Amino acid sequence: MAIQDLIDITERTFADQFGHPSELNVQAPARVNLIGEHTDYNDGFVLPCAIDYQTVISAAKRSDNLIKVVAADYDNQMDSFEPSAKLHRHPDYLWANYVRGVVKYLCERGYQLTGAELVISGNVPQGAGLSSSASLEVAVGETFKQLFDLDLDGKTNALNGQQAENHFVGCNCGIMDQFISALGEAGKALLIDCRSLQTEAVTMPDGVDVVIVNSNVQRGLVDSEYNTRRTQCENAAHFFQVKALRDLTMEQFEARAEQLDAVVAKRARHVISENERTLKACEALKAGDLKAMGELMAASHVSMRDDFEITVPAIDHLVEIIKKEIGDQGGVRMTGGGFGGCVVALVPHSLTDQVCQAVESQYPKVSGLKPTIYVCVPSDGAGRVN
Ligand code: GAF
Repeated sequence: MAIQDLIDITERTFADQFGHPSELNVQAPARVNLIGEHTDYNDGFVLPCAIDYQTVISAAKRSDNLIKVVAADYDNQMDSFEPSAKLHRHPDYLWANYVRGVVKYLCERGYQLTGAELVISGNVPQGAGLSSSASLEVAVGETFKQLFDLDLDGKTNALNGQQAENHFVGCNCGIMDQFISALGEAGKALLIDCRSLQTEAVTMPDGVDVVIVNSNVQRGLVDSEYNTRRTQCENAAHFFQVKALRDLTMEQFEARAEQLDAVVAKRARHVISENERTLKACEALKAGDLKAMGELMAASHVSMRDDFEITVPAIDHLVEIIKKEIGDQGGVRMTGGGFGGCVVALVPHSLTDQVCQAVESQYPKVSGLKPTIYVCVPSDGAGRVN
């Protein structure tokens, strides 16, 4: 569904629910991470791009102090509350907590919000590891920025969304997803230094498609496994007496790795090697060197499979199927938090149909599941749309 179709839905629902037209529309994109997995909360490097799957919000101000929010994709469920730094969780609606959380922390940061009406819709696949929740948080922040002319830059909007996710929704994620949703650039990937929050935009090579394949594996235990990985990384950093794994070279790690618990050592090795790969991948992409990029993506996948242990067999099969088609002309790896979800492939445009056909015909045989394929366009971060 194209963005204009989403806007049609939110504008129409807005008029139905509130009896007058909305004042403005806002979008915030989902993301795909090309490389740099589970490095963000280790103060490391990531290389995602925003994609043309979005959360869209139509909104208008109210003259009172009530915020009314309608979820068009959830049977028009409505939440209403007053903006305050003391907001509590909604007792029933999970989606509403992303909105309440963002509002709560905007208020806590001193932004002046009053009454508003919002209708939300989106086409980001949920639970697929493409950051539907970050795109919702960033879209909500962007909506209030536009409605009340707030001095809210993309970085602060992203940090505010992450705070909502960490402390209100209760998922201990890093900064990557909100950051790229707020600050993505059309046609580019973004190298993010997750410690300094400095970024470098990297133009995607010509003639290369960003192909995402959803394994449609039901993701289970994601939050608990994610938190376990975080703790293991923190334990490794503590052992080496560094602030974060970002501060260790592979040489320093290997000199004392044997003294570490074996599992913790594997987790640390993934993060340290992934940081190195991500910086190299940025250079490969800038040089348009898809062979080098493909090798780095392949090594990243192996590291996620064997050291970080966050892939599942169906995902490993998908990677193998795609790798066979693209050879050394592109790259493929699992993307996102893991335990199911999607793989991302950089595929020369001339091979995209062939890759899609191979996935459609071979993946169901090895997994018993039907894949969903998205050929994406690297897109702009959050902003106003007409
Ligand atoms: C999830 C998290 F939300 C991100 O912060 C990041 O850690 C990612 O998993 C793994 O790279 O998307």
